[in-house]
Amino acid sequence: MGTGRSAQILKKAVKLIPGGVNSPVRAFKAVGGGPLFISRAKGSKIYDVDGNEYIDYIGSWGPMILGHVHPKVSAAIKKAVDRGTSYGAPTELEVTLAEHTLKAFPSMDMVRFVSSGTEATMSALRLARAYTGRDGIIKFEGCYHGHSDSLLVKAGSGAATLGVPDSPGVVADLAKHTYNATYNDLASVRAIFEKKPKAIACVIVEGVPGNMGVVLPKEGFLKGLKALCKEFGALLIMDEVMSGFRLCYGGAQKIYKIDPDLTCLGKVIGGGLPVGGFGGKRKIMEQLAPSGPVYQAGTLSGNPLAMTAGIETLKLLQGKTVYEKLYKTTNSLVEGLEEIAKRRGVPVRTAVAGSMFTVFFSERPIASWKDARGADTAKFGKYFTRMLKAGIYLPPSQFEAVFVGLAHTGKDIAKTLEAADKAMKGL
Ligand code: KE4
Repeated sequence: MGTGRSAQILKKAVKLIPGGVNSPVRAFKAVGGGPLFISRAKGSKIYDVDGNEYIDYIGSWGPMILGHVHPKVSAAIKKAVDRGTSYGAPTELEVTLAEHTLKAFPSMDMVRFVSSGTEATMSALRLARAYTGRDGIIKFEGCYHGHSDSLLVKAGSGAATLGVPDSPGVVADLAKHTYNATYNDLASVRAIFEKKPKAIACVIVEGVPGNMGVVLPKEGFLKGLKALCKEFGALLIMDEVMSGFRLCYGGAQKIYKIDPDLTCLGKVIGGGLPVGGFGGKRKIMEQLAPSGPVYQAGTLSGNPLAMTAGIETLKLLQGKTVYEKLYKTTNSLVEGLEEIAKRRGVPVRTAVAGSMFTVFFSERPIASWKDARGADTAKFGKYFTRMLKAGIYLPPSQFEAVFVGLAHTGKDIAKTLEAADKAMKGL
């Protein structure tokens, strides 16, 4: 855990920045001890301010799928800097990234770029409410879609980790329009629709949830959501901020053959710089200002450096063997961890979605937040700490996804499994 210079910097940071961090899940609250302050990263490695090296399985919570400081991405950003960092005016770069995005997600006719996943989902909700003239939204307990008010109701990720799934400060008059269903339970969705048949603007769902840990959709669940939305005149929003480009080049909707009305993107699409995006059917998207009345804006939306990083990243992800390599590395790691847990007599349940996965310390299968929250978080905390001491940097929460990237080598996997074998001993 954060010792040496990390501990010193934390002491100063907590006086200046709430909790010493700019995003709660970074604070290591769920696993105890202080966070590592990072000084640099390269490939699959990350280095703390004391010079300790770790194999990085957070990858900035998803974006660093190519590994850190990919030469082509870095060179492109360096060149872009000399052309200016922000203009507040349209550039061809935005058109180029839009072309890549719409090619990857054929369900989308148009896209609007923003600077975070939160902005993407917040804006998509507003658009859905305007388009349908309805106020209600259905989300799923344990899913996280960023921290906009309507979505911070029984949220996952950091909110679940810190046990504040319903944040104070969210106005009750707004929260009452957010209905929480149970993931993988279509009956719970139908029940809300039948109670409020004309009130629901949209259902928003993570492509594959990664914010209660990775939880896979049951057969027919996503198609069932689409059918319910059609039956009750609501829009289906697929939040692919995490799953887009992580499951495959085209996200969960490609894998599960779903045609959502709107899709939200983030993380990988910015290649490590701040980019979010939301898009969908033309008749809906053209309601957005300035072509329509629904207002949405952003000073740094479509920022030229961020667009450059995103373009280079998506170009590299279109390489022929990219996803084959990602799946191979991910599966060899997960299979290794399962074998170790079995041999060490540690009950675990794993869920893999492309290049992201979770090892739940649980005897029961995990199909929803109710199951996930029953996992042994104390055991996870011990495992996490032992792995960190062995130079393996995992997400500091049972309710997060582990991210594998193209820079992870066979040597990294072997070292990780060796550490896991020791870490699981006596758990
Ligand atoms: P951002 O506003 O953090 O860019 O994106 C919000 C968001 C939206 N939708 C999904 C499915 C997401 O996973 C996220 C953000 N994910 C978390 C990790 N679980 C970001 C990490 C953090 O909060 O620091």
